[in-house]
This record gives sequence, C-alpha cells and structure tokens, in this order.
Amino acid sequence: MDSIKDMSAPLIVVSNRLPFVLNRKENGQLERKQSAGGLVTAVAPVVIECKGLWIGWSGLHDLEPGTLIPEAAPNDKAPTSGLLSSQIVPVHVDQKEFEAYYNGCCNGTFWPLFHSMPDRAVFKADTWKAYLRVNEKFARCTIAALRKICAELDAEGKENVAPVIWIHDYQLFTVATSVRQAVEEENLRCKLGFFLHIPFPSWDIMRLFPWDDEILQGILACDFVGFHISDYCLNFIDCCCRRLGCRIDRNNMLVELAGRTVHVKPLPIGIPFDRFVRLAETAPVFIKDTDKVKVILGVDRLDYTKGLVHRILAFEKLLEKHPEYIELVTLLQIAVPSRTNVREYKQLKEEMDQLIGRINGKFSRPNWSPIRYIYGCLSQEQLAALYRDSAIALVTPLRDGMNLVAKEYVACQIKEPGVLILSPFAGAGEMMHEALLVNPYEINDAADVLHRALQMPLEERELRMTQLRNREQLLNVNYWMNSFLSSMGALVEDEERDPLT
Ligand code: ADQ
Repeated sequence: MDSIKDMSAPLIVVSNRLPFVLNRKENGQLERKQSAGGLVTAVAPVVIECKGLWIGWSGLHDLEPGTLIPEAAPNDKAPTSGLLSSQIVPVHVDQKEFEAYYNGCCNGTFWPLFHSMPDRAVFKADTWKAYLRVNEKFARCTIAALRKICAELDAEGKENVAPVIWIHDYQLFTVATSVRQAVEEENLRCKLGFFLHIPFPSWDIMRLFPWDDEILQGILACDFVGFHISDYCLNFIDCCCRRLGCRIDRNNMLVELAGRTVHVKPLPIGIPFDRFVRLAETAPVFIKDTDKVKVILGVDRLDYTKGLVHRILAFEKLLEKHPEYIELVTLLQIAVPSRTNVREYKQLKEEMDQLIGRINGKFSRPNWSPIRYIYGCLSQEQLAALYRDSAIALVTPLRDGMNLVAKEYVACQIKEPGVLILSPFAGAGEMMHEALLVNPYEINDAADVLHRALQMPLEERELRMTQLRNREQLLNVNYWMNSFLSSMGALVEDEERDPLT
C-alpha cells in the first residue's frame, strides 16, 4: 500500500508546528522554509488533495493575528509547496506563554514522564495552566475552521460528510476536549483522531502527574486513538480504567466514556522508504576512509532519552576488551542540537563533550581517533550516505516512541549490508526482530554485541537485513497514514489486504 488513497472528507491536521518553518527576511517579508520530516512528506499531499487545512504554531511569536502566511516560493519543491495560504491556520502563542507551555510543561513535564523518567519531570501548576490555555487556543482555531468547512459542505449538499480532524502528539493532549464540546453544543460534525508519537507510560508513572485525568479525558474526547505499539495502547487503556473508571475491552482495545466508545489501535509509524533508497543510490561518499576503518554510526537528537552517554561508554568498553580494534573501528556520533535553552539539555551537551574528550585522549593515535562527533544538522542526502557506508548503526535509546533512524539505516543498506543494533526500549525494537537487540543500560553486554556485530559473517548480515528491509518497505509512512485514516473510516475505499495479517 504505497500510494496515498482518496479521502472521503476534508482533513484538518492539528500539530504543534506548521509543516514548514516560517522565516522573516531582512526586509520584513515572510517566507516559508522546508522542514523535511517523513510525517510532513506523507501527510501534506493528502491535505493538499482533499483541500484540507493544517493548524499549527508558525514558529514566530510576533506574528499579528490575521497575518496571511505567504504562498510557497515558485522554486519550492517541498511536499508542502502545494499547500495554499488559505489551507494554513497559524496559531498565535506569545513568547512568555510559549516558554511555560512548551519548555515548561511539554518538555519539562510530559517528555520525561512519558519516557518513564519521572525523576526528571517537573510538576508545576502554572506551566500546566499555560498548557491548558495554549491547547484552548489550538482548539478555538480548530473549531472556527470546522464551522467554516461544515458550512461549505452543507452549501454543496454534502450534509453527511464529516470532516476528519487529526491531532498530533503530546503538545496537544487537551485540544479535543473543547472541540468535542463545541461539536455537541453547535451541532457540528467531525471525526476526531489522535496519534501519540512518544510512548504512553504505565499507570504507575502516569498517576504521578497531578492532573492526569484531564489528559486522559482529552484523548478520550477523540473517536480514534493511535499509538506506535500495543504496549502503549494497553498502558493507556489501563490508565482509563484505573483513573477514570471507564469500561474497557482490552482484547478489542475499546474504551467507553460517557456512553461513547473510543477505538484504540497500535499503528507503528514508518519512513518514506523509497525516498531513502533513492538518496542512498545517488548520495556522494561522505566518509572517505571506510575501506580501512569500519564505522559504527549513531544519529540522534541530543536528548537524554536517546542513551548517548551509555552508548559511548559501551564503545569505550569495546576498546578496552578488544584493543585489536584500535585504528580499525571508529564511532561516528551525529547529534542534532535540541531544546538548547533547557538546562538538562545544556548539561547533557557538556557531559558529552567531556566524555568524548576523555575517551579520545585515552585511545587516540597520531592518525586515528576512536570517536568522531558532529554536533549539528546534516542534509538528508548526507545522512543517507552515512547510513549507506556505515558497518553498524547503534540505535540504543533508553526509551523511544518508535525511532526512525533504525528504519532509515536499513532502507539505505543498498550495498554490502551492515548490522543494526537496537534497544528493546524503542518502539522499533518491537518489530525489527532481525536486529541485534541490546539493553543499553548493560554496558558490558552492549560492548559484546558490538563485537558480535563487527564479526558477523556476510551471509548472516544479508539474511537479517533482507528481512528488515522487506518489512520497512511494506510498512512505510504512507502505509501508516493510510492505516490511520482508514481506521477512522476516512478513506474512499479500503480493499487492500493488511500486509500484517
Ligand atoms: P524524534 O525523537 O525526533 O521523534 P526519531 O524517530 O529518531 O526521533 O526521528 C529523528 C529524525 O531526525 C529522523 O528522521 C532523522 O533522520 C532526523 N535526524 C537525526 N539526526 C539528524 C541530523 N544530524 N541532521 C538532520 N536530520 C537528522 C519522535 C519520537 C520518536 C518517533 C518519531 C515519529 O520521539 O520515537 O519515532 O517522533 O513518530
């Protein structure tokens, strides 16, 4: 199921950020800049096709309400370039409010809590209130858009077409509460869906958040809820039962609240597989010495959930246990700067600098260093070249909703295949069985698994990689999006068989 199917109704996507970056030029004019995520690439064409809308924060705090977002530049080739100004609804959030909502509640509370790291989570009533206020702003914009779309459909005689609203991620847990209320009070119509891109924690963790009931109610205001894997679905269902006393059906993943039934489903996100293959086929070589030195690659946002420190310690352990790898193996770690104004992320950056400095000081030779570290962003083409030419991808988060890097690596293995080492605590670990799985907290084991990967015969690598690639090609990002929309009953036809059955 590679192509995008027809929507039976207009689609309204609601996400924290719009699907492109808005930039103010020196002359004060606004321009769109591409943002290259797989989600945007998959979903934007559907919104364009069904004449839908995208609602999100523009990235600028000083945008006057009512400002029209510019059309894409004529030479803009991004998947969002066909999105007309009239299809974009910017939500205005001022800097102070954003600080409390985003850096405070989203990243200071929900990010660590939902990654089961409660010691890092800060619980503050004022940031939670800011979160509710900002979510209400998103809801107001969504309701206004819905009113307009329903009126247009009525005028066309399409009274039985219900627009589809698809809300994304942990920044927008409570948007659906107000949307549902308006739909009921004003007799509007829509199908409401929610997808969470990060893990959903167990009840033990969730109950630590003092206002957890409002989050659960916000999600349950939707008709359909998707998570990456069934463990997250079951955690959510369990929380609804224990916190709200909902009737639940675990086997069929149903939750009942106030006489309404909410459908819950695991929908593991995929990547634009063919695009990564094409990039790997054409990208020029980026690592010059692959013939002599085997590259072990790590690619992550610089985030404490990604297990970067543990990974580097495991690599150090490998060199201690197997000094024969000195001058023959290198760890190339790419770290994308992330949330750079949050204290914990600054501390992690310092810790990484020190750790890498110490290990390089300990093992380096005049013409070789054990660790190469790039703190910055790369183009997708450069990434694809690195994926293609690395002997091993070390994807060892302590906790991760899915992890797309693992999938991008296998897509790019178009030459002699490498080995994927994966943490079972990433959603990807649930399905990518042919990877070598390792607990990232077990530094010694991780070093042993690295050794095994470096020694793995070609035949075994081929066998594992073929299976991994076949699955990711089939379950790509379009498959994921079609599955979500068809689960909501939003597609015109759905006759293709589910490749999972
Ligand atoms: P993230 O936490 O951002 O996503 P991940 O799934 O690994 O994590 O995606 C990172 C993306 O950034 C990849 O597409 C990768 O190619 C890109 N990237 C990484 N390093 C880069 C670099 N140096 N330069 C440019 N691009 C780089 C959240 C959840 C995940 C979930 C996704 C999707 O935390 O668990 O898989 O959403 O649902």
